[in-house]
Amino acid sequence: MSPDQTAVEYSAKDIEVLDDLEAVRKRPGMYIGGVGVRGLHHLLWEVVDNAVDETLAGYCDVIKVSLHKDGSASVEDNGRGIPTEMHELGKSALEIVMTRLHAGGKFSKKVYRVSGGLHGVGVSVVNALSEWLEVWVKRNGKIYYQKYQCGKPVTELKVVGETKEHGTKVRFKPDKEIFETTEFKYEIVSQRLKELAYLNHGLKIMLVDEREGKEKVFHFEDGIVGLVKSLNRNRKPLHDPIYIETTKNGVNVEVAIQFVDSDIENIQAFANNINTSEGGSHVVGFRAGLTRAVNEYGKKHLKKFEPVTGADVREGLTAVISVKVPEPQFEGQTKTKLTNSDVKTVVESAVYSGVLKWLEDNPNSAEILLNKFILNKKAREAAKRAKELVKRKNELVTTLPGKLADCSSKNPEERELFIVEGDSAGGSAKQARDRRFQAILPIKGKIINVEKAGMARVLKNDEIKAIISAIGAGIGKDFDIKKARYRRIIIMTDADVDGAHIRTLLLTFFYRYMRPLIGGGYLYIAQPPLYHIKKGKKSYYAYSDEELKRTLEQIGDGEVQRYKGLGEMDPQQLWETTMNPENRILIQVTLEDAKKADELFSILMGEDVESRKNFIMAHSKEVKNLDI
Ligand code: 0RA
Repeated sequence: MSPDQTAVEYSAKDIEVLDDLEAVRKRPGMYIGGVGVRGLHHLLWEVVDNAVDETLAGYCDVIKVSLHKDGSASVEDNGRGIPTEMHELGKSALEIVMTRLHAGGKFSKKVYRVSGGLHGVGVSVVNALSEWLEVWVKRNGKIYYQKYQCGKPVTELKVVGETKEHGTKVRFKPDKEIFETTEFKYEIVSQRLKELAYLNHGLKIMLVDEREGKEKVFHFEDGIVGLVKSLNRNRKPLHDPIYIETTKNGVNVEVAIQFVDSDIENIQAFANNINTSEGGSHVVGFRAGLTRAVNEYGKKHLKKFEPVTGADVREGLTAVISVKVPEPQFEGQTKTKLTNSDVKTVVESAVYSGVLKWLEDNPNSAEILLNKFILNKKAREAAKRAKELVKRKNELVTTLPGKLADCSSKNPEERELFIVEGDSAGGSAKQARDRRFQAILPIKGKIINVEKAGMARVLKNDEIKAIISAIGAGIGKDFDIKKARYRRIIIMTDADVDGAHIRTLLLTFFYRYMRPLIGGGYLYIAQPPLYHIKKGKKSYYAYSDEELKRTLEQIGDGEVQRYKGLGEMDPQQLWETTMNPENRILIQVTLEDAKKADELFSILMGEDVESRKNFIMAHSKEVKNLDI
């Protein structure tokens, strides 16, 4: 290499440095995210991060941050000290670190250094955006000093004293020409330093605000366990925190977990000391490992254990996840989502085995927690069912069933609904009715057994759905009688065994799900005649055996027909005998009637075989008569 070439290279490098400086000062936002309060504090974080890197490398346990009266800030650490050796072309390593973009890595392999995004842009960016910057390095028994202005050295690197200590102190004054504000906020600084102290257990961080004479020391021997305790300080913890720590494939994982008596999930996740508020692979791995451990423990130790979901496990969970990853990758809106996929596996297996072991070692706490998870599961399932019901209810009230032949009157006080068994009887009733105020809803022979089904299944039944939507007043707790589309709801079934069965099913349904309808006197049972007696051109109807006898006595004899079903009547007869308000007999259903039907039903149709047997033995005669 000739002297000439050296000279050329030297000046070329100098120009490059000046170009970099200019680029940073021209577009500071590209490097520190902006020139407002956030950008300003970013300068300080950059220097602090450099010091914390020394902690991560195992060389530094005290960092002191000072906010000075002149608007400058200083960060002092007891790390190795920035190398001061002469490097290339008469420049010290220190000067290169201070003036070249991304130069820090040249002098040490920083395992957990964050690069990319706004983090780890290097202390040279801080230098470029500072009115002045001073650096002291204690190293090799000496104290070195150099000063810069707007990123350019204004002194040589010189020895200003002797010392047995080692470390670095950087003091800088953010440039007023660049920043909208240059006032460091005590609260912001204190908050972040505290977080860093939690995330790096054993590291002592002092904050001195000389402007206001305030001082604080952050030092947490228990690290993220302390952070979890602090997050839970106003809550009721269910156990002492669980702490898990491992390193695998260069990925260091620390997790602290503590459940509280609450349903709030609070997971704070960090990667290389950066708060990853958008989550990422470490959080995904954490969740998977936790759920898997809980289910594994439940399967092994509990009888009849049904697996719980992640959501069931995370209610009332406070957790801090802190990973240190070589070459972390960040994505997302705010570049706070960790995307290194290998991290998921490492965190998952660490959390799985750590939590499982903790549960095994702490059976009392394990029992409390497992009960909580199972309760959460039940509550979640109940809530889901309730939500589905509400959804279904809404569907039910919005569309009228296709089978409904509605009436034309808009006056609810005179509208009546006939619920008729079977399509043929439904057809007769449609012809017989006064369509102005009488609506007909035919339902199929067998409606659902309300007793066995439970609400969710009852509401899936088409016949029930049709009834609910025709009435239009909702169901269950939400039933609102003011919304009922009819003033009278009339059950009209055949006077035979099947008819009685369907009537009982319907009564039970109304009693359980639309009780106010009965209480309000809206529900009726139609009474079709049992007999038709014909004498010459005259027709008589009898509604009971008694009445038939009396009628026959009165008129002498006649041609007697026993109706087996509504379908046997022609529309005119049906109107005359059963539907015409002038002649018909309606039985208003009372709560007592319905309650009886319901009780009878519970016993005859329910799950309790023993009660059923007892009931049938005690009431065998009545049961026969009830035609069930
Ligand atoms: C480059 C290399 C080494 C340390 C540092 C930079 C360093 C930078 C800062 C910034 C603030 N405090 C700092 N402490 C150290 C490694 C030096 C070696 O191997 O001895």
